[in-house]
Amino acid sequence: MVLTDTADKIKSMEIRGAGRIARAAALALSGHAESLESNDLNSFLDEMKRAADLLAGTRPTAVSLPNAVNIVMASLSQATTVPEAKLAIVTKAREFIQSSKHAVERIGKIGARHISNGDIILTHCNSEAALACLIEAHRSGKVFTVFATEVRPRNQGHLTIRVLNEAGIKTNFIVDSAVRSFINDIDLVITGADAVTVNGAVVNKIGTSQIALAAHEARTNFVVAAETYKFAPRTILGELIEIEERPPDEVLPDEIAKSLPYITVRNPVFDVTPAEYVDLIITESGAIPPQMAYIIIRDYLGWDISEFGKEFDIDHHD
Ligand code: RI2
Repeated sequence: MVLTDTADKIKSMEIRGAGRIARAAALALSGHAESLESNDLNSFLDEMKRAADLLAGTRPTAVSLPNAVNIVMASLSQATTVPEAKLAIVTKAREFIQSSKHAVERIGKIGARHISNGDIILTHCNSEAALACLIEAHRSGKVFTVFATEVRPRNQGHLTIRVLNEAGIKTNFIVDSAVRSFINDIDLVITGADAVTVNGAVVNKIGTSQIALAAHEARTNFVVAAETYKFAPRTILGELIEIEERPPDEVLPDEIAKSLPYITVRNPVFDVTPAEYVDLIITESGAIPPQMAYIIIRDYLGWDISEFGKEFDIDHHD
């Protein structure tokens, strides 16, 4: 079944990356809507709410996921019959997926302008949006070198070096703890984001904030590539972003952990970089200072999607 299959793949990180999980959730909602057989609108809406809750609950940190689910679910508000509701979901999901891909292209074009010939650029984790900037700069003929981190414990750096290698971009692969040793050679750091809060703090893969701190100390520019749907509307209401903590066996094999009764493995997979360490956030609508996060939430996301959000408070039609 497309719904549970997608939910399982997002949970296990077979589908990962803030943008990819958002598109996968939109597609799963669309597939689920099409598969429902009931002609009763209320039970259709109930079933869609259940699906939306299931998908939104698969990973807690990347706000792209609930934002995508809410954007697609909001299309149900005008539907008065099941066929209308199905069409609304399918159309909105398709629209969201297209605009998400388009946003990555736009970010690539804008981000590439921040890269100069001869630059040495550091990236962390595996971000489609950050990689789009590097690939676009390379495509436009700029010659630069990349440092890519390993990204323990899930090794997303291996995905990044494959993409960079395929593009023909010269890259140094380093362990996460080597960042400060090289930071004085680096001209620019580019990362992605899983969430951006109203005060411009960036939530991204664990290790990002240490890199930002090292960059700040070395006066190296730190740039984040993030689509507008990664900004977190509910942070306006004071809600904090939950940091996902994944199973300990991602860090230490169970058989070793079992033999060490005094040892507890902690595995938070994201951290928070404060706005003062971020020079620029590149969105599809332009590059902004992090202090403008509120404007993005207000003008591009609107309060209503978040309010729609958590409870999926869709009116039943009698
Ligand atoms: P794009 C990833 O999370 C990384 O933290 C990456 O920086 C971020 O999503 C954004 O990725 P994970 O799913 O959307 O690997 O730019 O935990 O591809």
